[in-house]
Amino acid sequence: MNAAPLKNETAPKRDRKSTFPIQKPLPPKPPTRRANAAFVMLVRNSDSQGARSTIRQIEDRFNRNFQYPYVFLNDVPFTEEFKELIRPMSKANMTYGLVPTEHWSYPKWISTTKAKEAREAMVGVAYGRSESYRHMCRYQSGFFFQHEAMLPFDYYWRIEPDVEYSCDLDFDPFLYMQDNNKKYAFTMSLPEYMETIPSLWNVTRNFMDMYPHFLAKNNALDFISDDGGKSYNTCHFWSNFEIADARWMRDEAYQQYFSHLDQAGGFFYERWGDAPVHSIAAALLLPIDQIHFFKEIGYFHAPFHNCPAEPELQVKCHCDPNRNINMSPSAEDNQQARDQAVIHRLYYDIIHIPFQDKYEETWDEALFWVAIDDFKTKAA
Ligand SMILES: Nc1nc2c(ncn2[C@@H]2O[C@H](COP(=O)(O)OP(=O)(O)O)[C@@H](O)[C@H]2O)c(=O)[nH]1
Ligand SMILES: [Mg+2]
Repeated sequence: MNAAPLKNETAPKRDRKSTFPIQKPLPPKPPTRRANAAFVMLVRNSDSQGARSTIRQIEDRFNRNFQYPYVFLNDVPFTEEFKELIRPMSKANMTYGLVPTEHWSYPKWISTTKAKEAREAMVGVAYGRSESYRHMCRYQSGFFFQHEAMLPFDYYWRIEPDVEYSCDLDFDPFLYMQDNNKKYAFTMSLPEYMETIPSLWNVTRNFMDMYPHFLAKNNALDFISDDGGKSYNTCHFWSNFEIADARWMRDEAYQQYFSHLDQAGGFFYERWGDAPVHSIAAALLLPIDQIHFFKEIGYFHAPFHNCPAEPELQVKCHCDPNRNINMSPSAEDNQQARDQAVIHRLYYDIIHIPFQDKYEETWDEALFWVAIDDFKTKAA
């Protein structure tokens, strides 16, 4: 039996004016200037698929126009299979670095027995019983930017396997950092589990007493403490995304802070994360205007999103601003989401950037579509 001939239907013409502006792929646009910068990913061989997914998005959303190199770091040698899977994901230069053993092992002043007991006692806490997670957090806190593969670079952008980059970036965040003298940039801010850092603030206060000259004059103490420094409110920048000036971290003040923490042993006797460590350091050692929030970088690391709600940014994204952890207190109907929005708000307050009106309000879908209509009219 013959198949019925296909009907020659003409596709309905799109009415350009009444259509939501369609997201176009980034046009090829060779940059005229580049920073001395690289992406860095600490990754296991077994996470090659998650790494491919992240790189693919970084390329599509940004790097295919810029060709910033990638540095991959691992505590065991990368397999040929890993490299073969990663290589086709970008034309940019790629370096595979092995973490030196002394950066991923116990320093001599740490009692491995006491560390083991601490791990075994940490029940019901995320990664509380994991030894490798502790080495990872210490490495990310104090060493990755010192790896020989990282030393040629001034700026790094930390990426992880299995994250999502959901917005086109038609600017260069590295150059933004360089041109505006920013040293540390984030996309999300959260509270930390206090069980993982019971003594971190005391050790930090001790550092502040010993090295007052390292504290920046116009610092962001108020971001991390609600009582002028007596206690830590656990606010931190989520360091799985980070763009930072590695020279700042290689410098004396940061190095002294890390070494002070390392001597105290909390990476092993507790479970100090690199996120609170980097954040406290940024808040105390940098003037506040050197810390930057990249609101236009749509980003997802399970289970949280940063997703810009402004219509002019939203059209470049595929994320749902209704799920934006930073901005929408009512987005998730739970206390944690509200706390996180408050923390982010705090960041705006301390750097004296007026919080935009739309964020003063509870998220409202109807209002969002009014804003989109407004944008459509302007863009028509
Ligand atoms: N090579 C290596 N990378 C690790 C290890 N543990 C964690 N990582 C990397 O360290 C980063 C943070 O780890 P992740 O499991 O995502 O921790 P989470 O984001 O806190 O849940 C990611 O880039 C991981 O790929 C490890 O044992 N070896
Ligand atoms: Mg992660």
